[in-house]
Amino acid sequence: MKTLTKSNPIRFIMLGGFLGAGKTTALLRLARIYTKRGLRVGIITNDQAEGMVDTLAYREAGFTTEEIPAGCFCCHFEKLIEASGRLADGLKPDIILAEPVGSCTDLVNAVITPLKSLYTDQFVVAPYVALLDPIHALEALSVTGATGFSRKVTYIYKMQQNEADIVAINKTDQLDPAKLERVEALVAQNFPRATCLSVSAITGAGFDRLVSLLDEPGEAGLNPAQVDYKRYTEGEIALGWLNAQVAVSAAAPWDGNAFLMVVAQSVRAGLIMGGAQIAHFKMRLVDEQGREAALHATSNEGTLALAQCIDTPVSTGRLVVNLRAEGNPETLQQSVETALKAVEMALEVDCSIERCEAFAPNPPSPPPPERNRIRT
Ligand SMILES: Nc1nc2c(ncn2[C@@H]2O[C@H](COP(=O)(O)OP(=O)(O)O)[C@@H](O)[C@H]2O)c(=O)[nH]1
Ligand SMILES: [Mg+2]
Repeated sequence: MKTLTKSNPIRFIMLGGFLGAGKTTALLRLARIYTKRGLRVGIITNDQAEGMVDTLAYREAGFTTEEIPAGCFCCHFEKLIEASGRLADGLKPDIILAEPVGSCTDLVNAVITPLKSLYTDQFVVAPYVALLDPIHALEALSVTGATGFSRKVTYIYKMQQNEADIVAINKTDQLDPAKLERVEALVAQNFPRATCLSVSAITGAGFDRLVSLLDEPGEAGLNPAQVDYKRYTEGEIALGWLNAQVAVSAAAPWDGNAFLMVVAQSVRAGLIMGGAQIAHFKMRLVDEQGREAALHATSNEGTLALAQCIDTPVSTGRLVVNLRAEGNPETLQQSVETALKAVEMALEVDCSIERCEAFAPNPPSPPPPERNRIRT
């Protein structure tokens, strides 16, 4: 097997998959693996709005990260090329890891193919990986499964794996062998063109195989999908999106971890009451010393737990909220506003909303292929 070594052109690795599938966790693991090999890694994040929790997570881990806000890679290929150019000029990376928005599909036609055909001097494109949350997979792919998301949203989910060269079933640490076998069978049956493997971005299981597949010099983007843009649009606009930044202060030091838990519980209760289904709800609290606490939820059920804590009380902090759910943007906004009031009462803090955008994503509209050639 050929091992990836220092190279020019840059190796471009894009890892897609639905909201909450584990893309950021997996890319952080890959970034550390490549860094250990002595390779320089740059990261590109992408979202429909500014103020991304993921960008904070990558930067906190020490990786040079370019953020592309206000639209997905598939509609803004030119921004992806510009961001790659900035990384190439500054960091001079051996590898670029790219995380597309979790509601984005048609990435082979819109990104992999033009990169492969128009930018051969600058990039070597790795096979395209879609990461998959096994519980969502059971819901979306099995006939008898409970349906978390509507068929509109599930259409996007299915197209994401349909176009992938590699479908990586993630979070296998949460599955017993029988369940894993069921998910593997469903994936093989529904996405027969892809190479399927099982991984855990948390424990690292399966990553040796994933890395060797990504190292292989073979073709990328072999499964371009025929995406029905009417259905894709219906799926996108069924989702609600909220990005907020909140300044938090108080007369006396307060517990940053309890703060996140109270906000999370209250937001989730509000969403459930409003009939919304969480896709990915993530929050990061950064205090005046730069310490960070974080919390994620990827469904309406389950125990809420902190992914990262701050050990001692904090004086002031900035909260970043990224909430993606199937539901009305107004429901998302109301849930967050109500939760901030609740935490003000509960912990005697002041929350001042500096920015809050709640919206349904714009209908996807990739540019025609001839517009993809821009100067770098
Ligand atoms: N148990 C488990 N949880 C995971 C794994 N990978 C990611 N997660 C969790 O899933 C949630 C979403 O992960 P994230 O990487 O932010 O997903 P993204 O939206 O696809 O980037 C977080 O709470 C992660 O800790 C995994 O392999 N096992
Ligand atoms: Mg992410």
